[in-house]
Amino acid sequence: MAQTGKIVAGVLAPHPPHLVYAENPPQNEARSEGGWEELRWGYERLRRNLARKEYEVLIVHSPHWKTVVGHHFLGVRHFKSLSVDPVFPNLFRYHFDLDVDVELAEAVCAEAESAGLVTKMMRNPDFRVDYGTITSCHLVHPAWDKPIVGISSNSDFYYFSNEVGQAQMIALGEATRRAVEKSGRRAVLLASNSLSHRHFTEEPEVPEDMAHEHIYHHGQYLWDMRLLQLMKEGKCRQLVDEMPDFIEQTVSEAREGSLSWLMGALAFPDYPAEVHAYGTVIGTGNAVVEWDPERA
Ligand code: 2X7
Ligand code: FE2
Repeated sequence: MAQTGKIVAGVLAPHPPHLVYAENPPQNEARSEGGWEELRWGYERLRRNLARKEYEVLIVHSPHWKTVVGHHFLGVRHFKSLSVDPVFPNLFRYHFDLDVDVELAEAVCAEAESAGLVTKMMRNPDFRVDYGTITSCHLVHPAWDKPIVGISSNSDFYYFSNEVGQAQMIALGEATRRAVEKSGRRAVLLASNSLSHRHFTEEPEVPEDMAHEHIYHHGQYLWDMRLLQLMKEGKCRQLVDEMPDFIEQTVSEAREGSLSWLMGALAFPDYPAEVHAYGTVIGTGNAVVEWDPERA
């Protein structure tokens, strides 16, 4: 394969299903009166930037496809089914219909395996694709006219320590980059996790009643701002160094590895990221952030 492929953008693309619910797309059964505009408008700005780029595939690492042994990759050309959020079935009942770039998925899988990671191609045609993958892909590219590569969250190394778990994810990210370069594909990478992850404990009667939507602990807010500042300043090595403490102190969904995978894939950006939005969903911190290696 020719060495012409590249990552044209990396995105922190969080997946609260509330954001899809709020947009009322035809694929989702639930209807809403809106809500979470700041994050949704951030996704709109991101989509405008990406529309100016040429790319043929989205690669997404999702916290809600949890695998205990090894990093798994979607390995079937087409999936069509209903995805229901287990915690918010009232908000997210989404009829998905998506294509997979199986050739690229196999290439990333093989590259990760040759780096010593445990991997597996997922070949079950009846597999229900997780809502993290679907939500992030929908919000970034709702047309669904490009294939995806789906990567699971194999976070068992985080049981040993956040540092060891993160080292695995960085190695997976570096393998992803090598595979993209060898494949000739132009790819956009999506890290699907939220930041701080302290939830509220009671859902309001109207889920989109924004009077209830705010951060519930000031320390969580300060940590989220610190991470975003490091991203804006292009200090991603430092960000990765501080991530184990961030995960510990904010019960962060970054523990599922998506953001660390992205940092490895982008080779720890030393150029500024564009923070399109920050906002809470059920009290968790979420940011839409774009790294553009071409502009850098
Ligand atoms: O999965 C999620 C999440 N990460 C954050 C907020 C709300 C719901 O679901
Ligand atoms: Fe989540």
